[in-house]
Amino acid sequence: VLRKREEVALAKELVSIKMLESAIHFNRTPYSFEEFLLDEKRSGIIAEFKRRSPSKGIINDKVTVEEVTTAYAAAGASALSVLTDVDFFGGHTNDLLAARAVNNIPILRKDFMIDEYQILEAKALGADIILLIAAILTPDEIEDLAVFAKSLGLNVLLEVHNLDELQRSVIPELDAIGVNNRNLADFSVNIQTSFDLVEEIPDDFLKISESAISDPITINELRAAGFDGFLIGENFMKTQNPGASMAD
Ligand code: IGP
Repeated sequence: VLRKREEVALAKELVSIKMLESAIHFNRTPYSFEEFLLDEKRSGIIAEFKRRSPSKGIINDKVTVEEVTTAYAAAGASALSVLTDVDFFGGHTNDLLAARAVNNIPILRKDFMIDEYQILEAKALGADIILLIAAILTPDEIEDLAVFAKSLGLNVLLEVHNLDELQRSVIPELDAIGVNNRNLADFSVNIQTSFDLVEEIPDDFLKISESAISDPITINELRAAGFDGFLIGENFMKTQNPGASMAD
């Protein structure tokens, strides 16, 4: 979070809020996350473009964001997730712009959002959904950032990984609640986290299971348990052709 604060401070000096507001995508109306996720002709998969991660190191640095995201969309992704964090995930804001240029389904800006500036930036880059991570934000911060994102027409996904985070963070401004099966503190994964928490998520939110999903059987089980969406990154990205591995 400290590193992120420095990154945001630097970005603010380089690109003013006025400049963000005059970006080509700033005034577009974001796609509805709900409409695409609940569309039965799509898979419910939110397919992620991720070059590397702190837990795995380099996952794939040989593919382009354009080829992978268009292949995901063609294979029936309901939405895309694009990492824009440089330091930990080898992503870039340009990756989001590039994905936006060639896709017409919702895109999640996957980053550690701590400041309204990043939400303006997400809008300017053509994102439709922003991520708020309960583990790094206070309930007041979640409320402020969610209200701000909604005022720009963006969809808001709140990520939790235990009951305490869920109970202290749920507010009506959110669109979707994601249960992260990966504990960001020690990177351990356990799909059971999703099954344990799904009943606790109020029905007025879209329910997403995130991380460590690697087979269709698990997706079916998660769907039967009540999940609407499945965020998958590494399992696709670790192959030579992530789009084709999703189609499989
Ligand atoms: C994807 P996986 O195990 O399929 O690669 O996970 C996604 O859930 C994961 O990248 C993620 C993430 C995050 C990354 C979930 N929450 C928060 C960075 C920050």
